[in-house]
Amino acid sequence: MTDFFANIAPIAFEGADSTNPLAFRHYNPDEVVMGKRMEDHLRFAIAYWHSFAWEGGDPFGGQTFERPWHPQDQMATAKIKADAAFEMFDILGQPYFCWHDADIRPEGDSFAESLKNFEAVIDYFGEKMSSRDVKLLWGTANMFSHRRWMSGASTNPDPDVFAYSAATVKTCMDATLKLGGENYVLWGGREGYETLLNTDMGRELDHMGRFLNMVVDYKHKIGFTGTILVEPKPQEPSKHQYDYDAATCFGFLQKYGLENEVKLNLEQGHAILAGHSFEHEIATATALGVLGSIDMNRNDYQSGWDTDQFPNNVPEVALAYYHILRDGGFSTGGTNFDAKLRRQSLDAEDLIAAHVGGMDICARGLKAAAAMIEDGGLDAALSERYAGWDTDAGKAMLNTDLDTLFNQVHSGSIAPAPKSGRQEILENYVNRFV
Ligand SMILES: [Mn+2]
Repeated sequence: MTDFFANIAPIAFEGADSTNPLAFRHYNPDEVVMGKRMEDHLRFAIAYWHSFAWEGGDPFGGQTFERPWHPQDQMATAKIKADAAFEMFDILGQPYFCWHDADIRPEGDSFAESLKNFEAVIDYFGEKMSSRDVKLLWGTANMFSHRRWMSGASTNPDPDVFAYSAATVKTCMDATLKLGGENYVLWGGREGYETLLNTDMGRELDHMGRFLNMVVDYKHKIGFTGTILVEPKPQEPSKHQYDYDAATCFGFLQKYGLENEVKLNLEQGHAILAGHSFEHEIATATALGVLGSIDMNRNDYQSGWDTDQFPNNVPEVALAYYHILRDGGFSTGGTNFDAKLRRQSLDAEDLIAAHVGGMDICARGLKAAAAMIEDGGLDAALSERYAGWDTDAGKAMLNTDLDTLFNQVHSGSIAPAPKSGRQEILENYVNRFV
């Protein structure tokens, strides 16, 4: 036991009228929405890295947080960090968490020593999980922080780094399997370039494709039944990252024969960095059949940085869940808060309140999305707008050729008549629910 969260009781659902800042006003895990418990829809996960490994630094200043598990380069403090993390899981009652290897274990002097540290912490997690309901949503390897990854992991010009990356991912997949994880994520922060002057892009993409095929082969070899997920992001830390957005990732997966093996972990902040809305990325992934999981953390719209803030905008969140629910909801995926406090938010209470607020915003968004689906207004508007394609004449157009269509149009038997897109009416409709 640590005393980091002393005096903070488990968070209870108190209803929308509650003024208690440490109570859920909307997130009621057992409340049934569209025939399913809210907890089972949202599948919340806490990110170990931002909540426990990040120390409050930014490009202009170092650590602002003081935690009982600092410094983080010792096995003893890794265990105190784990104790505090599971105490927070007990307080929030969210069903899942996520980690990178580097968040949970101190780096050793060699690969073997780092692995020994990692395996010891994974065993420590296993003990803690055996007496709780909390599960692992996904594990992942941090292949961007240490200087060895500065020129990439699987896309590194040095084949030795490719090998080191493969060995690292193997250990993280083994640990994910051991803890019963439901997905394995790859985010390639350095899988891209700083300048094309020193980069052979075609070769790097081929290496990344080969690497991901090795990951999928290993998944089947060890009997991991979870989902392999790639997380798109356009840039930062690299100037340009190959996994730019959902559409780019799908093209990559298809080129390397992985579109039926790998799905996407979409993040709201990364969508914003790519110049998209979150619902655009989700709708793209659902249209292409590769929606896997989401990271529900926003960026600041003014700064242009990847600020990883907790969600606080119900209409945005509602439209995201609308597209997720229309796709049938999550299977192995969930809602991960890849979100961190502001560096002035020093207290344990800030960490709890941030997650309480994020979970409540998502619950409100989910309820609004479900209400829109149950009302059916948007679906009815779509059916009406595309009704021409359900007629025999409309269907026939997709099975003919340019000459036939030319003759129909030239003879005057087809003459388009523009109709309103009704955008403002539909925006007003959404505002009834959010
Ligand atoms: Mn993320």
